[in-house]
Amino acid sequence: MEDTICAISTAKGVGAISIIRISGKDAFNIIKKIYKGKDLDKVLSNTINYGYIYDKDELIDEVLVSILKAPKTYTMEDIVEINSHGGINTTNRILELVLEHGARLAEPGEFTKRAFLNGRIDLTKAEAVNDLINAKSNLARRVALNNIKGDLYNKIKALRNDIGKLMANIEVNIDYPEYEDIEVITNEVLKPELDKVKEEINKILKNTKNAKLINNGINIALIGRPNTGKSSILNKFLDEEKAIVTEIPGTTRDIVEGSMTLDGFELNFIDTAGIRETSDVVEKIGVEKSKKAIDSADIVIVVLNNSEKLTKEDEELINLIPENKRIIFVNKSDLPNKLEIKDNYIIGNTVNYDGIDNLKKAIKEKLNLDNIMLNDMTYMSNIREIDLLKKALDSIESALNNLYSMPIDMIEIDITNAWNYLGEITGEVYQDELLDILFSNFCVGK
Ligand SMILES: Nc1nc2c(ncn2[C@@H]2O[C@H](COP(=O)(O)OP(=O)(O)OP(=O)(O)O)[C@@H](O)[C@H]2O)c(=O)[nH]1
Ligand SMILES: [Mg+2]
Repeated sequence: MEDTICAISTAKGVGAISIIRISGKDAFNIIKKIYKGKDLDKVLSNTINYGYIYDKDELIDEVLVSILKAPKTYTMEDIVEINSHGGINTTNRILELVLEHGARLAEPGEFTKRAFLNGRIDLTKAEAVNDLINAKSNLARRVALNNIKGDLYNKIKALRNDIGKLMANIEVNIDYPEYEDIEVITNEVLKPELDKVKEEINKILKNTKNAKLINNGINIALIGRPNTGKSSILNKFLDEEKAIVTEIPGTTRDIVEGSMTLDGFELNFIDTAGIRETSDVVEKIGVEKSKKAIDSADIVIVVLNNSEKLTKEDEELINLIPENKRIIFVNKSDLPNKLEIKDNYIIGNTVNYDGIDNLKKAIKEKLNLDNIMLNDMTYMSNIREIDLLKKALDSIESALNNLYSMPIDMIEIDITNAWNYLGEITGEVYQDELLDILFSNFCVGK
């Protein structure tokens, strides 16, 4: 934290502008040594200043320099941002100059780490910054932004406060044992409060599955016997001829992938080799891969052929897939019907968009996507945070289970554990190694 750090904060490559960011107590001294233009000692904070970067007498670039004075900055330290012309050469040259004048190259996420260590943001907000940068869809971006604003932090903080009050209550009762039936009173107060905390935590945890769909997208596998039209469906969804389509059964031999967005969600399609008994070595491997795709999918679309009777293989395939992720699609509805249509079958064809529209509707219904968007968009998606919240829940449940059978100071241990786990989520309680791991996933310059 004593060092002044610097990094290129924009993506490396050719672009109109690059930003070299410097943070720390020497930031202003360093820029004054390499910048010619305004008198930076006299400019106000949060100003952008036109000028030039020089390496001794050699002109390096024409720039705009942002001066951001502590403590109202991202890191709460003095920050300088040099807006230079883009391109690898100019940007690297300026970075080298800044390094020569005493800054050190920032580690990944180190600016955000400082924002955390200096108390400007908590860990849920820091992690949300990374989520925002990596957001793959509009919804993922919205969730990340809400968490940067502090929605998740506020929820966890409120829970932690409630638990803190319970701890205080217990302490008072332990410290003043002269009152009779103290434990009875304490339990009567504790039980409903602990139930409330438990319910709140469960609510957040229930929504984490939705968060995964928002952040990682929805994995959809197209499965079925050969020639039912799986690749045609993929192509129709993606609006491009991604997979080869022919009338020859066994055309697709390896997995073909492609993505599109539906109402802000990313749909990641996996078109698979038609499943059948085969002696062809290559096709056999493809069929094995198809079966694996079923496991990793959030949704499996079993594609049947409207113009053929249901076969034993079709039935086996349908039964292989858990109901909660199975959509049965009867393709080729333009051809004469030979298949017995059941209630839960979706029908369509790839000659026009009927099939695709029906499938989109089915996907939305299966995962209740409309409902996800109606929620307040405060989702916990980070595995570290989810894991800690589950631990907090375990502790609360343990306290509840033992409430009437154990002494109050034993119950207090469980409650304190829950309090600590929630503190680890926000970073009020942390270990240095944790921070190293957490911020190493960030980009350099953030
Ligand atoms: N009439 C009609 N033909 C279709 C429809 N969808 C696909 N086909 C045709 O059915 C044949 C097989 O289509 P594919 O999309 O290659 O089928 P697939 O399930 O990927 O086949 P494999 O890769 O061999 O497993 C092609 O000749 C398509 O043009 C449809 O809705 N109606
Ligand atoms: Mg195919």
